[in-house]
Amino acid sequence: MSEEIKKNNYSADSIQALEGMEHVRMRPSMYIGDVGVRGLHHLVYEVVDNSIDEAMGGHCDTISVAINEDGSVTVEDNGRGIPVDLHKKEGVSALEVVMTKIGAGGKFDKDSYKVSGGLHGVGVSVVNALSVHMKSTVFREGKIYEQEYERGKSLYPVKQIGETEKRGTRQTFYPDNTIFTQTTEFSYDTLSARMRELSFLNKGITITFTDKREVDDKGEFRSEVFHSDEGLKEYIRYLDGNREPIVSHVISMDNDKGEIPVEVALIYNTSYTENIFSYVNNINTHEGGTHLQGFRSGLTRTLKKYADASGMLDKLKFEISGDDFREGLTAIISVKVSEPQFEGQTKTKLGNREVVSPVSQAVGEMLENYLEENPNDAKVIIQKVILAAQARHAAKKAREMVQRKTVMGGGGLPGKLSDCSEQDPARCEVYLVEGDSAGGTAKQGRDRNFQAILPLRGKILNVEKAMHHKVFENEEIRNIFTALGVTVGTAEDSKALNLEKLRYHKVIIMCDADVDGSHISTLILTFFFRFMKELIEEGHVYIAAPPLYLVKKGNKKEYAWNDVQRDQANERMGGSANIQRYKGLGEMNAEQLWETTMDPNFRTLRQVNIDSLAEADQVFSMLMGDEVPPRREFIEKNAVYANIDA
Ligand code: 0RA
Repeated sequence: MSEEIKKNNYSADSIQALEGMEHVRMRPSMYIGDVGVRGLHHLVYEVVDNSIDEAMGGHCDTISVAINEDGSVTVEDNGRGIPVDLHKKEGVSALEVVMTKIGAGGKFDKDSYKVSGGLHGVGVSVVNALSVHMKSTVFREGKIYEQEYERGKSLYPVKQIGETEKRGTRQTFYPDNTIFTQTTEFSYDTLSARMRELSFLNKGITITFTDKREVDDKGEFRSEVFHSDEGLKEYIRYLDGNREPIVSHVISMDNDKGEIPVEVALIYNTSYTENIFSYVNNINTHEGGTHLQGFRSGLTRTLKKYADASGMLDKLKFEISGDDFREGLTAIISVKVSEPQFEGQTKTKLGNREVVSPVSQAVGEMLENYLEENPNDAKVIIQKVILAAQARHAAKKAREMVQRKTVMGGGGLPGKLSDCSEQDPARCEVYLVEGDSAGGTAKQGRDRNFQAILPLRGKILNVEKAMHHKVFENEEIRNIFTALGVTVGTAEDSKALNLEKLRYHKVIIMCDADVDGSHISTLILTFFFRFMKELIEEGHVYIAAPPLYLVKKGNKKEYAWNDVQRDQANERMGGSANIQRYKGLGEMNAEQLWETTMDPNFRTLRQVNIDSLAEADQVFSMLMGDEVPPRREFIEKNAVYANIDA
């Protein structure tokens, strides 16, 4: 090839590459889902995924992730290092291709075991395109190489900057604040939860996570090391740490050599909730899919067969349904699929039919062996299933009562509800308010056109510790169901939630800004999490933020939501202002409550979202369960950071 043609080729290709990168910047949501908080954190996951792939191929065992002092993020692994030799087709270094060409990630290495899919796996070049600055450092074959980029464009060809004994890849990036306009600030908790999850899903890897933005009293960074030798088995112990098991071991299997690698772990506990988390290529499949289907069928078939053979079902007057086998079950299913098809509203439902049978078979075999070897546990499980069937019949009756009330329409609305006049649910909001007195103030303060008020009596039922039929019999909870227009349960699927008749698209929890208030918020959230998860997932649940202080001097007044704002307001008024601390909503009058907490133009609402279902489950089971010490520890540990957040 003549020099000239080569040049032309190079520039033609580089124009194409540029267009690809421009496209990412023009339509970032197509690549990373959204440009909010979620999309921002997605950048980190994308970079970490590449290192995880390197580890899964057996080429590295340690990954370190750091939020740097300046808010950028660095991910480093001790793998083979991204190749830096000339990429013949592109005429530039392979590293540059990976970093600046859309869809180039890893593809030139046929040996690498890469199964990323879904939202992840779009390639590190996407992260580069969405970063104001990025730097790649490669430690490979005794040398250190480096290249930097601005908004996805390389600033200079890959250069050697030194020698080293090390191997690996280091990536540092600064998210572009013209793309992530909402925020470019990474959340410790969000990243830490994901790193923990990844370490359970990929046993043997060590992931260290450090936040260098602040130091503690001892002058040290906040940091955690995640490492799991037993993988999902350990994950189950972590999730169920605050629940009481009814069997002696975590039941697990790992078939990573199969055509479709399947890993499963499960345990039964004394609770009444079903907790199944499923993953495809390390991505949490919230909406389930074929792997979950395979799991359920394997579980039901095997337990049913065992129960039938044992004769324990002989005297039973009820039909046993699939649900009954999953009460008090905590399970994790993780599969690797080379060409995953993701379906569903949030593209987190696995569609590949070929996955059903291998998972079902693997689960069946695992359980059969366990029941065989642990007859006492087997008996305990079957007894639990029978109890669940009995309770389901009781719950069905209670639920039907709720339903009858709901379908009666306007007349069936709870007496305590002060409804709004607007009819379009998309424009309606309902405030769930702690106590009748605050409820009264809210009722006076609201805009009755579109704001409804539902006062709740003191502490609502802790659903974490109650049997299902108790939950549906509880008056406050029935009021919530009827007020919202939400129903549950059909003949086939007793847990199906029907949001079609949802009467308010914003459901706002408004509690005092103190310990009791936050306890009540947590109780209400626990209820939503366990019984109306879709309401949270679809973004309908919010928490109102009443101010903590009123700062007044002469005819000037300002509200403050934290100590810093309070002091600033005081300073603006020239100091020595009168400071009132609100101990509860009850101390505000209707006008104040409207101004600060209910007026859409001034209030701050925090939308509740679930980053990680598994993490949320663990936190709720701990906060609301029986064990006191872990709860105290959690509150003490988080108290410090809660102040920082405020
Ligand atoms: C393809 C080939 C080789 C390494 C990698 C990909 C690689 C990519 C990433 C991304 C993050 N860390 C990484 N580490 C390695 C090298 C193949 C060889 O050396 O033979």
